[in-house]
Amino acid sequence: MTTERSLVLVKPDGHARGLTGEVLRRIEAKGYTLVALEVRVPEVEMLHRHYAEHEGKPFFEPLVEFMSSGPVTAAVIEGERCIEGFRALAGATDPTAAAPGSIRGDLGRDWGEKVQKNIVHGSDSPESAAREIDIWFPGL
Ligand code: RTP
Ligand code: MG
Repeated sequence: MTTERSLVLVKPDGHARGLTGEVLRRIEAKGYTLVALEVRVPEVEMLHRHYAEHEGKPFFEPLVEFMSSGPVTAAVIEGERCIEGFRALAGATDPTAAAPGSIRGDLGRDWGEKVQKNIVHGSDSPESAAREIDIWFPGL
């Protein structure tokens, strides 16, 4: 058994489109457990820490602006290899290329904007998950 935890975010586009419940439904239907759940408008400073790996890239500032533009649902999920598993549920970063059956593939749109508004975030490694969970849910 490789029980892992991952940080999942329903981004402002997902919230605005009323897709939070649908994302949580897919997480639970897959068999992952919700360990923590909170809706909040993230502070810019926190997003700089969350997206530190992308600092300096052309999409960094528009991404932080987008992510701080409205409510986000942050969740810690737990389950067998759930880091890779949730990335598969989410699908490819670009919603126009994401496979049908995935969250981004089924529900994502090409908005023709600077930032890919792709509904969800999921940690990409055990190290990222630990770092991100500590940012969003310190002490958990
Ligand atoms: P995430 O971190 O949100 O789960 O997505 P990801 O790993 O699939 O994508 P990543 O490369 O980490 O990028 C983080 C987020 O930045 C936005 N992005 N926009 N060229 C672009 O317009 C672009 N590239 C990335 C997306 O919102 C992406 O999810
Ligand atoms: Mg990423």
